[in-house]
Amino acid sequence: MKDTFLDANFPKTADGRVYHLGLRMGEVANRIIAVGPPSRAEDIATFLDERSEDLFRLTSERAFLTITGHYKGVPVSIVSIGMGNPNMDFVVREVRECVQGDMLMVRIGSCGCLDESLPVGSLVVPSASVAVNRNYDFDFQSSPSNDNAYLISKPVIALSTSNNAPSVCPEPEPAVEIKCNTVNASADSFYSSQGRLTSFLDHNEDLIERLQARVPNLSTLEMETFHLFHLASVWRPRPLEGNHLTIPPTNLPVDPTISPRSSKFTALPSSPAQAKSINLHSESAPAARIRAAAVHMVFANRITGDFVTPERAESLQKWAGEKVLQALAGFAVDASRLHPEEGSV
Ligand code: R1P
Repeated sequence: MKDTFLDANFPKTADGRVYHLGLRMGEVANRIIAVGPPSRAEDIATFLDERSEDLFRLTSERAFLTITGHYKGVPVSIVSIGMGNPNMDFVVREVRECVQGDMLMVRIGSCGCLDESLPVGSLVVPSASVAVNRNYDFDFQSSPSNDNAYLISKPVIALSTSNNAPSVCPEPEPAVEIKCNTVNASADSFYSSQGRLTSFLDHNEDLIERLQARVPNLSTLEMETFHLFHLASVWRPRPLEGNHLTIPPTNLPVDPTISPRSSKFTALPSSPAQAKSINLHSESAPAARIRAAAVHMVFANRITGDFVTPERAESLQKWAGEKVLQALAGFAVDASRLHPEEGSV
């Protein structure tokens, strides 16, 4: 650890850098693509307006990579988050601390597919997700049955679908099979809670059948989407606290459509309608929110046993990345949805 952190509850440096991602206000955009590996982040960043060397890049001590630039003039960030719910937790909470107003996050992740009709190399856009967690209270050493070895949660929905936001589901194209409005299951292990058989006493031989029986329209298995959707559904703006409004000076791009009044964030309404929405901000304006969605790339089909080739995986993540950038840039962000403490602009 190189920096000095000031607050044990939400550690930040004196200039506002968060503990694990290393970012501060102004270095991450309100529109974010969250991916697993850094190579996927770099592949998608090739579509940004800037030359590669002109993009903002920060790799934190904990290996989170953030790339910030513009897509067709709209500020976006691509964050490589690694794997699993704990990493998604760091990213959503710490990015949230570094932006003001609405936050839009779309996960582009690989998955295992439970739909036999979808070949590897397809895309799936779930509208809901359940969590599948190992039940540590289960007797894994000697239970004669598999009942209750895994906990399956109730579903949480993608907030992009619930709030009349444009869908991230791309138009069908001959080259890529796409299925939307399915249900995802996010597991706490790549192996046991996704029904993979290894040398451990996991009691998961029938887990996939149990999941399919329990969750209608279940289509993909991966490890992060549920937690993203869940956190998006439970975030609320905090009341004014301490130095929350202190925004350090930065030369990085900020989104003029999301414009708190303080520091260098300046209201730059780009259309009369937008200007109106800014002027209309009032005590009763809806609070800022997080909208979340996910696009899953089928790298493995768990029913047929097929696994994607490296070439197909690379072309698919680029294709999906460009489509999601287009969707993100097209999401309208209501400039009136500011933190209550920011008041009117
Ligand atoms: C496991 O191999 C990883 O791949 C999937 C899982 O959710 C897990 O993170 O997603 P990513 O390709 O986005 O990492």
